[in-house]
Amino acid sequence: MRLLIISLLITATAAAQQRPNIIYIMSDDHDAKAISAYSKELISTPNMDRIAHEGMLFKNAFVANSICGPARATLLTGLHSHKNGMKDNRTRFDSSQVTMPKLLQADGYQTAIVGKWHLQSYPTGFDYWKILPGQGQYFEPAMINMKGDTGRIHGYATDVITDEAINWLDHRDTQKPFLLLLHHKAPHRYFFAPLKYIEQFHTKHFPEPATLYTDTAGHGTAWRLQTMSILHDMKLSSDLKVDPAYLMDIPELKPDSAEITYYRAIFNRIPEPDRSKIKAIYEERGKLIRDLHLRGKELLKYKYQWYMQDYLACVASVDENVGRVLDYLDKNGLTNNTLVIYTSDQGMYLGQNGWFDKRWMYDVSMRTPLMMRWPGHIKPGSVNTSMVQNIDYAETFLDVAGTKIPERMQGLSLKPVMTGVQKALPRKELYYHFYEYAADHTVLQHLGIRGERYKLIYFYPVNEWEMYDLQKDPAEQHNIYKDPKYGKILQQLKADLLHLRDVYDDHEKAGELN
Ligand code: SGN
Ligand code: CA
Repeated sequence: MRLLIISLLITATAAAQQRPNIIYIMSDDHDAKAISAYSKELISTPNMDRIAHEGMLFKNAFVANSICGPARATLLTGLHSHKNGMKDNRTRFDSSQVTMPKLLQADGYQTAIVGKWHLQSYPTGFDYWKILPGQGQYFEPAMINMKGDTGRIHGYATDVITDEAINWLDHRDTQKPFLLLLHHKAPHRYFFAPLKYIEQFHTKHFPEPATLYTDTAGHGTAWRLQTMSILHDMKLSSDLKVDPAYLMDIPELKPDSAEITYYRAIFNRIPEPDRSKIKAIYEERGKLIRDLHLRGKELLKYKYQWYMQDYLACVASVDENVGRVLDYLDKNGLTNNTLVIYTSDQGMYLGQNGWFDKRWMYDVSMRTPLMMRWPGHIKPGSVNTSMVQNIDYAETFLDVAGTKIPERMQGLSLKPVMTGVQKALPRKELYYHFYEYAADHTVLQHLGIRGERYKLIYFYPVNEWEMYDLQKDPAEQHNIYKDPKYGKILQQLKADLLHLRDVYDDHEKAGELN
């Protein structure tokens, strides 16, 4: 009898161990264009690429509402924003609702979240959590622990978050499978990298996007209202680290007192000697503005380069830390039984239309990078082109773990396409709804659908529609909404939009639509 119990226990443990672990790495505002598995134009990211080469690269991954808090709430709940209540960054996430981590936890998984959280309420459904307050800081970041205590941790955010995650892996209960959400702060605005990467990137020169100098002429009200222009809205001191001393005598570039305070605060967080070394490197920018009298288009040319240098230096540090996690899995015999995901909470404008930031349903920001590795299940080097969306992640992880998926979730499990059982998902169009107005960057509320070829967007506060032919106009520069040639397609898209709003049960007042 005793022997039988022991052998049953051993079998149960082995079975538990066979259930796959899941490590979900999500950075903040990391556009796919800044991952070499997607594009070689800007940077080499060998560690991120390893996930794609040993697994699957999703070429058409999108979000449902291109902003941080909502993307995170969708990851947890598998629901669109109107269903989980997290429509914008100002909302407090209702943590009493059913979430994917809670379901995995109840089904025998150990669950942890480390890094950026940004949902205001504390995490629930996690055996372990350690999070950044709000957006967090790059240097000497504060983290909140499970007791609610906040303490500064020595180091650079991307390294610190990885250290904390690896430390949890080291101390976890090895008898159970785990879900680890590892959420980086980088490369979010104010784009501040550690010294070694600033040294590598500050002399690099990057190709300009074709639409860098586009102006607002000919575009709709939403486009004209936005405040995400690199030239006008990206701040020289607090975003691009130009010493205010160089700008004080130039009325049109002079930073206000809030920006100067911010500039000082972010530099003061950097321990010496790195602070002085970084300041010395960034002196160059102030000198260029002063000596070359940079203004207007000429200034934009330089601001774009500085933005890319800083943003990509942050990405390089994320890549190094992704490598640390992959090495950890190798060294601890976890590689074969762990699904590793790399993604971002949304896409990010890297100079297209002259912009930074996200929010739009336009492809640049609606897209997100997505790569997955799961040895023995996902064929190495595979590429998937079906339209997937962040509403799918929760269901995917539950499916992979063999945990029951609640009816209420709104996505589709990606497991069949990951494992090659299915080539494409049964999905014709994606639904999108953005709410956060008026707030940073003033992007009007809008909703719409995206198919393989056409996109229809409705900016309901101003009753304006936009339609794009993504095949002929992938950069979404020509609104064909009023073009009679597309009349029939438009009719179909409008019908599909109303249908999708029914499917996802979004019946909120949206001007003319209802
Ligand atoms: C901050 C940024 C904005 C950014 C939002 C939301 N301003 O407010 O540029 O759009 O976060 O970003 S900053 O001056 O504080 O950097 S999100 O990724 O968290 O949604
Ligand atoms: Ca973000």
